Amino acid sequence: MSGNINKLNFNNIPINWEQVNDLILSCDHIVLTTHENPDGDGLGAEVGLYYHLREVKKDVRIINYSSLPEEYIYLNKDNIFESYEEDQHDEWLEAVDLAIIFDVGDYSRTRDVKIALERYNVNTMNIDHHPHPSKHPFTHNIVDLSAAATGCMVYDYLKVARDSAISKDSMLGIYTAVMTDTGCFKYSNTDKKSHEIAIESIQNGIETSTIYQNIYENSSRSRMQLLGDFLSNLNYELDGKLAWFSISQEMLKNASARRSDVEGFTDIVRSISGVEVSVMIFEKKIDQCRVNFRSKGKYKINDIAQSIGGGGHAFASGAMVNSNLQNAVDRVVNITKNSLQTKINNIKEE
Ligand SMILES: [Mn+2]
Repeated sequence: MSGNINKLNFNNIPINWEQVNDLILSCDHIVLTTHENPDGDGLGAEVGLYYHLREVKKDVRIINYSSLPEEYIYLNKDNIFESYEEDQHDEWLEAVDLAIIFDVGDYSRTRDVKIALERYNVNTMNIDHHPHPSKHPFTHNIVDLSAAATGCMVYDYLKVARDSAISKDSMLGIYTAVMTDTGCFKYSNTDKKSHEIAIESIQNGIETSTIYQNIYENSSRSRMQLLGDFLSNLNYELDGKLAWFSISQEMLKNASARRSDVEGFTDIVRSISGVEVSVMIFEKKIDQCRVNFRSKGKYKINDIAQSIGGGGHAFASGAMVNSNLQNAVDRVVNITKNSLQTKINNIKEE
């Protein structure tokens, strides 16, 4: 597609899904993708839309930068997940009309997929519940900050796009997205629609407890060992309102754990009584650390993530810091302590 295309931009304003649908229907070859180290929301949103687009006879593929995490293999009964390989995918990508990018927060988190899409000037559609600036890099920008999960936005879309009920295959993805992004219907983002989606999923015959077991009762022994290692060395600040921990590559090695094993650790630490904010500083490489912030909901923490070059949701955000672990710990703990102290003082004064 070239020339004058109608650019859609719903940046956290009411979304006209009819317009989105017209645009999607005008495309024949559509690629779906999400961020690296994908989670249940990005993957589930892909599955939700994939089966619908296949039903309406689109040439659709899911191509992600990362391979499918093992706990989500149940989403892949039809072998629909591909991980990007230049020599395998570029010929097809060159002919793609539209790339739909889910749950990305920051487009660069699609890594080589973004580079490939840019190489062939593919039109892009961002579907996300993370904040995006008005100057965004996408052709079309569809953002709903109130959505508990990106999967809820796919649900909204399918309700408009389809005459018939949403298929069981699609609902499996949408349920996965909502369940994981609401922390199993526990977090403050859990809303009426999340539960409506759960009801519709159960009516569709989806075995919700099996999904839960696949994702959350499948921890490796290595993950559990790593959990024990850092839990016994937690650091508390500000009368225990802040709890932080760091994980080094050495700890990972000693536990024979993988990078993906640290997913969810920050949520576990937030669950401690009295802790309002939890922070993980994870040594990704010798000179790069990933930082995760979680808040119970009293104090926003995405401004803290932004101040060190990251971003995300108000109560769940993150950043990448280019320094060694010790420097990252010093800097992040300091900044978080100061910022949180200010927030605590402000609340007291009110
Ligand atoms: Mn999400």
